[in-house]
Amino acid sequence: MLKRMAALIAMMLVIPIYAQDDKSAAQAKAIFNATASDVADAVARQQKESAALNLPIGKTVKLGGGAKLELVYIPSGKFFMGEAKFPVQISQGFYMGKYEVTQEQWESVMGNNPSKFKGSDLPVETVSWDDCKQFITKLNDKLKDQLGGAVFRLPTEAEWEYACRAGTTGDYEADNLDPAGWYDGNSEEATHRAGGKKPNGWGLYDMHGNVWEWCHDYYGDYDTRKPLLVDPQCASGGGFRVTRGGSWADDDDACQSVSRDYNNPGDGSCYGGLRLVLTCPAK
Ligand SMILES: [Ca+2]
Repeated sequence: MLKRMAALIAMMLVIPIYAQDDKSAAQAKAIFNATASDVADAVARQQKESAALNLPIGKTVKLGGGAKLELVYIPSGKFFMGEAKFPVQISQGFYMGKYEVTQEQWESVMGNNPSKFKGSDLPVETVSWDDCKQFITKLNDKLKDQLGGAVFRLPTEAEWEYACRAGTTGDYEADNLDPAGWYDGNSEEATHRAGGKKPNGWGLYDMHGNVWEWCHDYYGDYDTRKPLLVDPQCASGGGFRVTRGGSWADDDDACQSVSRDYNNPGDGSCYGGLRLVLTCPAK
């Protein structure tokens, strides 16, 4: 009797799991069908959404001392994320730095330049995640009167990959990395001027290569059993923070849209910098 009851309970537990799997597959398919599957569609959504919200696609913020920061509007949307290709929704549009943060921009806020490779238009590097947080706090404080309630922050890892892909589903936008990124096959062992390669469909430069870019998230696992992750964040992951996009010193595999690495938040290196997100102004 007890065995029968145990079997019944086990069945009750198992059935919903299979039902959930079927539902997940159907929902994932529906999401895929509704997702931008090419760059042209992604660009159209960028134009349509920014117009509907009365927000410019391109935006320039003055940082003081002649330094300025260019941003582009990234529309809300859905995509398949990571090696496991799990469905993710980015529920709100945001602005993202057109380029990696440059040394001129960093210096205008922090008054120092820790980079190994010196040059005002080169990406800042040798900055830890903690340094970046400090930079962002100072930047927000400095610009609070002109931002109208918007704030700068690091991208989440999901936002980063979504923005990097700009509607693409492959490793890069082209068949290979050369048109879009500086990596160990073409960098001659150094960083390069921000914006020296071809941008992606949404107008972002150097998402692949040049310097790794810190993301907000811990280097953890996502709950990929859910049919859809909305604005996911990894809240734990052994204390490490995620970096994305590869660098001048990495091979092309490490620079793919999907490639993921991590570092101790207190450590910086000449391989790593950052890119900013600016939230949309409060309505
Ligand atoms: Ca980069």
